[in-house]
Amino acid sequence: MQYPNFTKEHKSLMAKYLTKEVFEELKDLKTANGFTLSKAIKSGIDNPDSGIGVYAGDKESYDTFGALFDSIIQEYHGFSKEDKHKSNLNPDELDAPNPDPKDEFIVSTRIRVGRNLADFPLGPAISKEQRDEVEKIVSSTLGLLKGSLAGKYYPLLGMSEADRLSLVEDHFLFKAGDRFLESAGLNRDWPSGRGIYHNNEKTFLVWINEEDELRIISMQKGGDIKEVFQRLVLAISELEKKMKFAFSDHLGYITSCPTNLGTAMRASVHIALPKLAKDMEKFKSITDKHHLQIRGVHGEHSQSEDGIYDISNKRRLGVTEVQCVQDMYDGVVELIKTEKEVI
Ligand code: ADP
Ligand code: ILO
Repeated sequence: MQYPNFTKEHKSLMAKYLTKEVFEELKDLKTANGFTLSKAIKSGIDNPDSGIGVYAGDKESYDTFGALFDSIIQEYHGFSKEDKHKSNLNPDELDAPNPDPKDEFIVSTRIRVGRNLADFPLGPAISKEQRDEVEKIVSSTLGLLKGSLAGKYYPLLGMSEADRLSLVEDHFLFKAGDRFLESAGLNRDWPSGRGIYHNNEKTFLVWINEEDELRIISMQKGGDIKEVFQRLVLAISELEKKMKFAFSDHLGYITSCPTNLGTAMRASVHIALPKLAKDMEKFKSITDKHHLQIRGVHGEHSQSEDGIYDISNKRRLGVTEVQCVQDMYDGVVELIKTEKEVI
C-alpha cells in the first residue's frame, strides 16, 4: 500500500493525522479479523468531504491503529489515551422539564445509542454469515421484550420499496446507499441482515446492522426529553440483561465510527428556529457554547427544511449519558429563549 494521494479537498481528521510517519508505522498491521489500515481509511480517501474519514473493523482496531485513532479521538472528543470513560444512565439526575410545553418550537425528540455485540467484529469487518447471525440473535432477543417495549421486527429483505421509503421519510429508518458507509464496507450484501424493530407507537425502535449492529432509539413528538430518556434507559437495561456489548474501560461502548465511542449517544430535537436561522453566527455561537451539532432534518449530511434543524450533543466520550442529554437540553433552552427575542 502506498501513502494516499491527499488533495486540498481532503479535510478529514484522518487526512490531518495520517502523516507519512504514522502511515509507515501502521501500513502492514492487521487485526485478528483481518482489518487493515487501508480498509480503515478508505471512506475518508474516497470521500474527500469526510469530517472524520476513518472506521474501525473491531475493538482491536482502536489499539492496533492507535497511532492514528488516538489523535482523532483526542481532537474530536478532547479525550486522551490515559482518560477513562464514565457512564451515568440515571434519569433522576437529568434536570429537563419540557422546555416547550405548548409545542411551539420542538417538533420531536429522539435519543439513540449505538451498540455492537462483544463476540463479533464491527460492521466494516463482519462477514455475511456473521452479520446474518447478529440479525438472528438481536431480533430474537428483541422478540422477548414485554410491555411498552414489545414490538415486531421488520427485515429489509422482502420489505416493499414503498414501505421502506415511508419509514425513511418519517424519520424512523436509516437511508440506503450512504456513500461514506459504502466506502467503509458497511453496505456489503445489502439488504441482507438489516432491518428495524419497533413497538406499535414507533416510540421505541432498534436498527439492526446499519453503521453499528444495534442502534437503540427512543423518540416521540414534542419536547418531553426526560420521558424519551427514561424509555431509552429502560430499553438499554432490558437488552443488557440479555446481550453482551463490546465495551472497554477506556473507550466505553465500542462503535465503528470513532465519533460515537463512549456513550454512543446522540440526543436530538427537531426544532423550528426560522428567525435564528437568518443569523447563523449567533445560532452557532449558542450551539458551540453547549457542545452541540446542527444537522438537517433528514439526518447527517442533509439540509434543513422550513427553518427546522436537528440539534444534538456533539460530545459522547468522557462525558456521561446524563451529561449528553443535559448538553442538548441546556442548549435548546437557550435557543428557544433567543428565538423568542429575535424580531
Ligand atoms: P443517527 O442519529 O443515527 O446519527 P442520522 O443523523 O442519520 O443518524 O438520523 C437518523 C434519522 O433520525 C433521520 O431520519 C433523522 O431525520 C431522524 N431524527 C434525528 N433526530 C430526530 C428527532 N429529534 N426527531 C425525529 N427524527 C429525528
Ligand atoms: N464518515 C463520515 C461521518 C462521520 C460521523 N458520522 C457518523 C454517522 N458516524 C465523515 O467522516 O464525515
